[in-house]
Amino acid sequence: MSKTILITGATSGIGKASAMIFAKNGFDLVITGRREHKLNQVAEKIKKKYAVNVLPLCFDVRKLKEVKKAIAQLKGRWKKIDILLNNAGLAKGFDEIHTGNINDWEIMIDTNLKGLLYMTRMVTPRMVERGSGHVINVASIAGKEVYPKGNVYCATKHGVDALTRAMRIDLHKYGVRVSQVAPGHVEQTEFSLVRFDGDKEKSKIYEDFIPVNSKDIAKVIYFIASQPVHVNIQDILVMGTQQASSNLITRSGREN
Ligand code: NDP
Ligand code: 8X3
Repeated sequence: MSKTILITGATSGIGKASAMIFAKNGFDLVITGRREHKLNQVAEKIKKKYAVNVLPLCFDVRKLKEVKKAIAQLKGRWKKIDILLNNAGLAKGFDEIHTGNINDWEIMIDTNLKGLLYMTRMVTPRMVERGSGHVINVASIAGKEVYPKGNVYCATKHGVDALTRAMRIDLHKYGVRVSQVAPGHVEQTEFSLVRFDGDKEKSKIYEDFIPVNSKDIAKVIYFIASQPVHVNIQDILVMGTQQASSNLITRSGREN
């Protein structure tokens, strides 16, 4: 029987690229996100290209009721989620702490931390019951270091980093694997556009160097997932060759 992955935030960026690589490798997919038309487009694209089953579920990970309803409606074969990819997340705003937009803070905390927790809480009990499963969290270099004006986003990703380690401790004895990927800047995503509220000029942060892209990260996630069951990769920090830390980027152009 083929395996099933549930990917949160599969309407764009890393989540969408991950959906494509797992579909290519024969996984059935539950793909989620809030933008229904985009979710359906991704589902159609996958079905056209690959002979796998795809179930799009449109909901907001910040809303516990919606998360509970989405997971409760998984019936039959869809009940068995082999991999949960906690990818949905975002940065909102880029301000010093004393001028930060409190609504932006709430959105980041609710999505990056509470959303990830709600999903994990609803999906992992069946993994524990079966004695198998894999949770993969999309963390960030922002969960390893802090940078100017990154404050609350960095705090949420430090939280994800702590949760990955905590989940690993709690779940390893049940045969459930826990991993994370922690990327630096990733292009072919809507991350920067979302952070700067759709401001295309401000969101041009990748023009003078080559960051990793969403497909590069999807490949790393697939690598983590495709290890033999006795192997648990806990954490992979990955960034473009020209980026050595959050703040150290050699912006010398995009020529290889
Ligand atoms: P994108 O903006 O392209 O993708 C974010 C995804 O998250 C979208 O599919 C979006 O779907 C979904 N999402 C956001 N909020 C919610 C919500 N409340 N409920 C459900 N889904 C939601 O950015 P990325 O692909 O870059 O982001 C994916 C992850 O990677 C995030 O956790 C991000 O923090 C992390 N990351 C990104 C980096 C980067 O430089 N791009 C670097 C390091 C980590 P929709 O809007 O349809 O709901
Ligand atoms: C996204 C990477 O450096 O913009 O998590 O915070 S960064």
